[in-house]
Amino acid sequence: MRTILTYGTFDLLHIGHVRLLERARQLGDELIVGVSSDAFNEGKGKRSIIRYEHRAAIVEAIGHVSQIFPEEAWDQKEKDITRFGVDALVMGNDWEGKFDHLKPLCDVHYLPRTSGISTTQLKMALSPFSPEKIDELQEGLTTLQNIVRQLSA
Ligand code: C2G
Repeated sequence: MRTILTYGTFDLLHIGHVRLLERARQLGDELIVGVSSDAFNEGKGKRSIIRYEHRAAIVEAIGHVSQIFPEEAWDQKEKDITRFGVDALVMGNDWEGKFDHLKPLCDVHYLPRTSGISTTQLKMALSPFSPEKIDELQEGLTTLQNIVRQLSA
């Protein structure tokens, strides 16, 4: 039984997350996922839209995932690798080299990220202050100003 481990926030779960979990699972027989707690994310300077309990339940519901647990600190990985008898840690290549210090404990793989999608991008698209929304507002304002100018002419 080859056990694979990965970590993530998985906020606003998208195809990039699903593809990462899918490819990680293909490298072994079971996939265990450390889902970042809300407090840990604050420490990462990240504020999740979806709270931990729901993000964890969503990740756990994905067929590729055998087990989830909370990620609460950067230095828990060594303990997690031993606790779960992990054979390989798998992360997206935005973390390239960051977990090489764990290589004495297990294999470490960095997989190419899925391009063109990110939680940050989704957050921006959903935000009322996205560049697109501001352009729309600007256009509307210009139209209004023209109408007022014509009415007062
Ligand atoms: N990912 C990907 N393609 C994307 C977006 C994300 O392959 N377009 C991968 C990331 O590389 C990561 C995983 O999906 O391996 C989860 O990404 P995040 O939710 O952004 O996780 P992150 O905040 O990077 O947390 O201790 C490690 C951290 O918990 C990792």
